[in-house]
Amino acid sequence: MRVLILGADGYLGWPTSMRFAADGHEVLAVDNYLRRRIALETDSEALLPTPPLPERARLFAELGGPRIEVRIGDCADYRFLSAVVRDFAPECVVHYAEQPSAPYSMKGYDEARLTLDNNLQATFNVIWSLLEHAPECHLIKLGTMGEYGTPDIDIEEGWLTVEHKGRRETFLYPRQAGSLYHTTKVLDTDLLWFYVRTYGLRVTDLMQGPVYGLSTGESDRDDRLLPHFNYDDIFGTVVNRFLAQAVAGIPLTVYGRGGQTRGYLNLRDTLNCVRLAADAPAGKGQLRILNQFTETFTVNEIAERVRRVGTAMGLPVTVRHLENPRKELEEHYYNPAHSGLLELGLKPNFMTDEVVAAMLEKILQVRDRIDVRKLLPRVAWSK
Ligand code: USQ
Repeated sequence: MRVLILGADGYLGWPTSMRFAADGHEVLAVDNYLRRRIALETDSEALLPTPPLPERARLFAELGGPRIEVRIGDCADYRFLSAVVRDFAPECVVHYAEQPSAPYSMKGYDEARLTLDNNLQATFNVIWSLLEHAPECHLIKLGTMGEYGTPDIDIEEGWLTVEHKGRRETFLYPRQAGSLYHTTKVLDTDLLWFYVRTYGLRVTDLMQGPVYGLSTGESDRDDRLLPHFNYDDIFGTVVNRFLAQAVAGIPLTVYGRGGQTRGYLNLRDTLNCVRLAADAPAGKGQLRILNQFTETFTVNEIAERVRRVGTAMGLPVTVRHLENPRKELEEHYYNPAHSGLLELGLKPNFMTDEVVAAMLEKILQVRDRIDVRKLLPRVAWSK
């Protein structure tokens, strides 16, 4: 297939580009380096320096990997994106081209505005580029489990059938996100649903939980092929932050009481899920929503696991409960469905002690690069 990857420089975008290319697809990787710019501005650079996208593609090819085409440009610029779609004529688009940090989106007006503008414009432009140039193309859009929030009832996979006064109808499952970033993904889903039901696009919207991990097989050839590994409070997800904190000898920063529960997945499973979705495209006029995670944990459970495995490796790991910088429930019911990807064939990579130990080993190799100033939260939800 001709696969267009938008946001291809990111934590998920680059490993996805390598995986699709390795699977024999023709890949065009597009990015405008927004994440790198925000990382520089907020002092949130990744643990290891990652070469620019064309250099990574060149290196991948030199090491025997297949060719990955690269275009640097902005998906929020319709002229650029629509020309890319017209010329490449993709059969599948993987859309990651969004500002992905919840804390960044809660920093202030400028950051909130950028998140709202960038994420909605990119999604709107992807939709219109497909309508104009590739209406049969399958769009795989990265959403988030955070769209649903933490309601006190079971979370279904995208949709909810409601009975009201003796009649019944199926709607998008109610969404109530906990940050502006997550809210942009709610708005994306609404936009997609409008264009799917009105114009017959084919869309898979993946509700993904927090991802952890560094390596993905393809990246084992050279550390310069690793994805951005962030451990700061802006781009670092909680597991990756705890791993870096354990190695740096800083207490693990559990926010509040630590009963916050989310659905997590290994970076390797993100790649597997996206590939499974691509292999079995959504039908014409179908918005297929899949909840993308493999297991649920409380923050306390993750901290305890990292502490236990780290201690066994001789690291002095302790846990500290900080005042929660976010506005979120710290103890709550959480029971989201996630059978869709398993039915498509997903074989999960669970967070075993061995997996945690392997990630700690990798970070230990570069422990001198950890900047402890990035480890404490710098953004609070309310002023
Ligand atoms: N947390 C801590 N200590 C920390 C960092 C986080 O206790 O040092 C807690 C947070 O308060 C939260 C949970 O860990 O309750 C998860 O936080 P996170 O930073 O790992 O994840 P989040 O901000 O929700 O965002 C991440 C990705 C985002 C994706 C989302 C999936 O950055 O792009 O959409 O995970 S989900 O959370 O399911 O919405």
